[in-house]
Amino acid sequence: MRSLRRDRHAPRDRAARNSLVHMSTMSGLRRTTVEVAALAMAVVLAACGSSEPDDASADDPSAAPADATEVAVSAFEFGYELTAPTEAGTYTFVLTNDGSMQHDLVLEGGADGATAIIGAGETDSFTATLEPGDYTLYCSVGSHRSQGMEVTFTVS
Ligand SMILES: [Cu+2]
Repeated sequence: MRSLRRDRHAPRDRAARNSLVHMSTMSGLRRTTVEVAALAMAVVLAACGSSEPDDASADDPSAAPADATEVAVSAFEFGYELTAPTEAGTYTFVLTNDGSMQHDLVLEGGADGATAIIGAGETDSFTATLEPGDYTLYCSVGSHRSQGMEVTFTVS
């Protein structure tokens, strides 16, 4: 009887001990994985920082050509707020999505350009050289253009 009871308990104790060992091994593995990921990220960041400054600035919306005039454009449901250019020249249109839906900014006319479709709170930009003429800025998402996201202006 005595030995039978011990036999019945022993496997359970061993199982409990095994699961403890298993858990501590798992957390050890997880910590190692996080450390490796952080190290890999640091290596990637170091590589980006030292070797490709040109690529980094090409993706940066604030890195407009030195001779471009910045035009801040706010997008919302449904319209834009901006001070449109009136004179020919090179302009960087910087769109900020102040709405809650996705929007973009597309330029049509004697020159064209477009931002990416961006989510709420995001910013994107494009640069265009405007010759004298008529231009339209609009949102290409859904029916936003017909709902009011369209601005026409003339440059002379
Ligand atoms: Cu839109």
